[in-house]
Amino acid sequence: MSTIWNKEKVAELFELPLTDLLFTAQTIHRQHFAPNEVQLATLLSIKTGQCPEDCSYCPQSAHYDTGLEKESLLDVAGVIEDAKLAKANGSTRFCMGAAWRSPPKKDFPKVIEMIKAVKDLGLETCVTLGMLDKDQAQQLHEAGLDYYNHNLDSSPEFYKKIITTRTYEDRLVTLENVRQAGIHVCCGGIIGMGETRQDRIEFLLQLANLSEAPESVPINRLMAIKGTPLENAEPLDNLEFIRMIAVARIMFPTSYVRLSAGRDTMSEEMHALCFMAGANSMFSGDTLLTAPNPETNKDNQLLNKLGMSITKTDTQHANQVAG
Ligand code: SAM
Ligand code: DTB
Ligand code: SF4
Repeated sequence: MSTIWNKEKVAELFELPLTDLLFTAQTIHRQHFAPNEVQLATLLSIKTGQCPEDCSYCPQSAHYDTGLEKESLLDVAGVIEDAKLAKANGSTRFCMGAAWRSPPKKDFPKVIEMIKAVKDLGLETCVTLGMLDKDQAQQLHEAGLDYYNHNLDSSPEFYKKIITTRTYEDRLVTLENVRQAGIHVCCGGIIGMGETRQDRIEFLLQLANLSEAPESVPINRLMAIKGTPLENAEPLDNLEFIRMIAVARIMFPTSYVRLSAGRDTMSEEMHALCFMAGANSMFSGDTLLTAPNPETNKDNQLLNKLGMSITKTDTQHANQVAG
């Protein structure tokens, strides 16, 4: 039976003594996942920059001058090469992102080709292309897409302060279209944008209130990008980030909780505590979409030092099948 979450219950988790919170999160984590494994996913920006949306954190928005080179949609052959490399480096999922409000009709067939080609390599496929209608979601499902990433990012109230070109409701509609089409949902957010803990609680409750919990929950720590309105955002306290991971693990016991943007400035000890808090996935490869991520060698060394290994099969689905 699933827990019915409300603001008070989530706030109580955030307020636990840190070791109690970590212990609870790790206990739940071990009931559903191999404790010393981390899933790797690799990102590729298939269409970079000049996005019409005004997300205040994003280097790819056409509204801000972040010095980013605009690129048109990549060729399928190049995408396949990158996906092969990602697989060789241990990734089991390949996520292709495009800086679109929604996918343009003329580019959609090429994206479908990319999904099929990456899937043929034996990788799980994920795309993040902005808003989708029911028909687009259905076409992606028919192409064999495994996951669609579409983040709620923050609480409904805070969202209005960081994005004005679309509504929270728009996001919810896309997420439901994805779910109804039979695609797994990857949905998370960013913390460290100046939101309050209350916003973080309300954001997690929104995730919990989706028709089904997202199978992947990426937690990004704001990378303050020069030229964006958030370039001078106050850095988030490390312990609050760790608490956020732990609360996400407790609320979404069978989901992958992914350490996402912001790892490039996290210490080994910070990574270790995030894993202790229940993070069991991370982006691998030295670039996220456009921003830096730790090098593969450095990640491999870290996992060695921690005695951890890379997840080879999707234990989440194995557990669900096993009940
Ligand atoms: N355009 C698509 C969309 O918005 O759904 C997908 C790409 S967008 C870059 C995916 C997510 O990356 C955002 O929702 C946000 O959570 C995260 N992100 C973008 N810029 C970031 C930054 N500077 N720091 C941390 N996370 C960031
Ligand atoms: C997610 O939540 N984080 C990833 C992925 N989903 C698409 C993207 C992070 C982007 C960070 C900024 C950049 O690389 O441009
Ligand atoms: Fe565009 Fe996505 Fe960046 Fe927003 S987060 S500006 S929608 S690429």
